[in-house]
Amino acid sequence: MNIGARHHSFVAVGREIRCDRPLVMGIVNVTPDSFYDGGRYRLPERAVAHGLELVEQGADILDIGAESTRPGANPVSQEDELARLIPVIAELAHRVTVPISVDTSKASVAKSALDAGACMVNDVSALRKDPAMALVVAQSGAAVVLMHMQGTPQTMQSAPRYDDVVEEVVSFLHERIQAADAAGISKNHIIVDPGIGFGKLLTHNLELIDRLSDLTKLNCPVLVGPSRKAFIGQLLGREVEHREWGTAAAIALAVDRGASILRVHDVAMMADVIKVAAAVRASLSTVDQEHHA
Ligand code: HH2
Repeated sequence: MNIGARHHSFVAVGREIRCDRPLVMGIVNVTPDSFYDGGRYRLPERAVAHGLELVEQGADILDIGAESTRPGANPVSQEDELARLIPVIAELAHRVTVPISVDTSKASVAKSALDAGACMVNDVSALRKDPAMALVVAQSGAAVVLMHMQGTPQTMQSAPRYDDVVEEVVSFLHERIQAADAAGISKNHIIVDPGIGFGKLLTHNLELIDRLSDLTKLNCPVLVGPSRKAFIGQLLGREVEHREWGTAAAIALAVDRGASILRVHDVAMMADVIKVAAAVRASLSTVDQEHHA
């Protein structure tokens, strides 16, 4: 049995977000070039409609991004990122009650997104890319996702190397939690993420999902984002449009290993997968408690 314990809440701008069941984070990419849905929600009204649809389908959090981080993606200017994101975040913040996360590594973009109604910052650079980011998060009281990445999106898939990928990811995240703490971000605002597909080979991604419970020892909620990624394509020989069943398997196992937040494109489908996997896991821990009583 996997013993990774789920962590029960985090704080985002004064709001306590409970994760006593695993939460579904629905992805809204306001981009022309994301690896799966690039171009589909590029127009603000389309992105807003998609966000509303994901909430109706059961999203507990919306993660809104305007810069693709796929391998080799071109960086987006601050002006373009703001122009894409802010109208969408402002409109969704009026129309939904679920927390809104902004997927960005730029402090100025995060600040404007928080002013427009977001309450979480999903920074795939874990506060390393922009030195002003930690202060923006600390001063706003936003929650922050610290994600592991080896290299940068431009270089990360060229030759990823680890001696023990899980150990290295855990110690990186531990160091980033300490850096956040030193910048005034308290631990109950932090979520950690192994960064599936960010500077990892197939075997690294599989091992990280299998040993995800090791990350729960950091005592922060664990977020994981395997949705439709290349490692599923490698295993199945399927293009990105046909990776939902493979995603479901990865999601179910991540829930079993203690994931608190699952970042997915296909909210309706994965909400069902998560519910069943979480129910099985909950029944196992009940049996375990009875056994040890
Ligand atoms: N994956 C992607 C983007 N942001 N953030 C976190 N915390 N964890 C992830 O695994 C993660 C992430 C890549 O997925 P997507 O947003 O669909 O693609 P793109 O970066 O091409 O827009």
